[in-house]
Amino acid sequence: MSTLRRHLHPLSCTDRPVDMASRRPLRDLSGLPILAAFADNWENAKCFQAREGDLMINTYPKSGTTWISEIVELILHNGDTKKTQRGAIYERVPFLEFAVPDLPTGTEILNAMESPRVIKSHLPVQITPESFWEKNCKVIYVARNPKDVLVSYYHFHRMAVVHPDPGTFDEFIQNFMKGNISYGPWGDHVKGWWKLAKQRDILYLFYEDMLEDPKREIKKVMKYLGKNLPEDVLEDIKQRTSFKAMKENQMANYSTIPSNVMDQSISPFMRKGTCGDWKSHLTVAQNELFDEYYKKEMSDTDLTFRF
Ligand code: PPS
Repeated sequence: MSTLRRHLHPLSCTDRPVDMASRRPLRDLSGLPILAAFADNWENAKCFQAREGDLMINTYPKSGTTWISEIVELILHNGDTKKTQRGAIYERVPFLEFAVPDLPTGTEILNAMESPRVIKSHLPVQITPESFWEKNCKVIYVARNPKDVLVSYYHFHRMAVVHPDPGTFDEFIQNFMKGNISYGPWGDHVKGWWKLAKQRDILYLFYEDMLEDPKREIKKVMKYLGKNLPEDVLEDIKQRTSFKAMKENQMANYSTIPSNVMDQSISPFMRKGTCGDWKSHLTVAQNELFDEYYKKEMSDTDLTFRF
């Protein structure tokens, strides 16, 4: 690993003793529950200075952030994998509000990065730093149906100790429906960005559409980014961003993160990559309760999801 990479993201350095202050309870950020370590650094994230030409990828957690990031990276580099293999996805697309003790924060990494930058964030609309709007930055938002988000987020809590202990799956469902998880209520997040996408030039995508017809969605991203790539390059990008390819790609599958931070033997980061895995997790009773929750959440919007 180069000195630069070690400097930029010591998480890649597997011999590092990591004191992640793990399993801390969530903290409240103006009404939004968030990881305690992220809240500790909030003042820096809030004041983040976006630059002209920055692109933000925003999602509620577990909705396809890594997938769309890899697609964007490949499109911006005209499908050249030598360029996209230059670092792990969390180095190429730094995580704005990321902060854990003793590691460089997302903002520190981003401030040291040359433009144009592709920036990952899970922040809801209302607390996204103003500078993104002042600088007219492009935003790609990806939404995923909440049952699959729920299941994916549960397994992610089990393997990534920066989260609080998820408890049993049933307890986690209750917390999810109450919005008592990091980044708060799923419904507010997807609806907030949906509303804004009607007012601003934001590309709002759905995970299920990406699964259904990846090429069609890749083309939408390409157009949004003002690129025009030939059909064979698009086909190659589709192959390289398939679940199977990304699961095997060390620069996309988070395998370079030490196991005391993300324990992929508990649950891999690239876990299933499907629509409908919730069917093998939720009982009939849990599903009925969740359907009620979903109906209520969606009663004031024209936004709909496929399950
Ligand atoms: S994070 O931690 O919030 O940034 O996670 P995120 O990347 O948003 O979401 C992880 C889920 O996305 C799945 N994934 C994919 N699905 C299909 N195709 C591709 N290429 C792909 N890459 C990642 C990943 O497997 C997680 O979903 P689950 O349901 O847990 O498998």
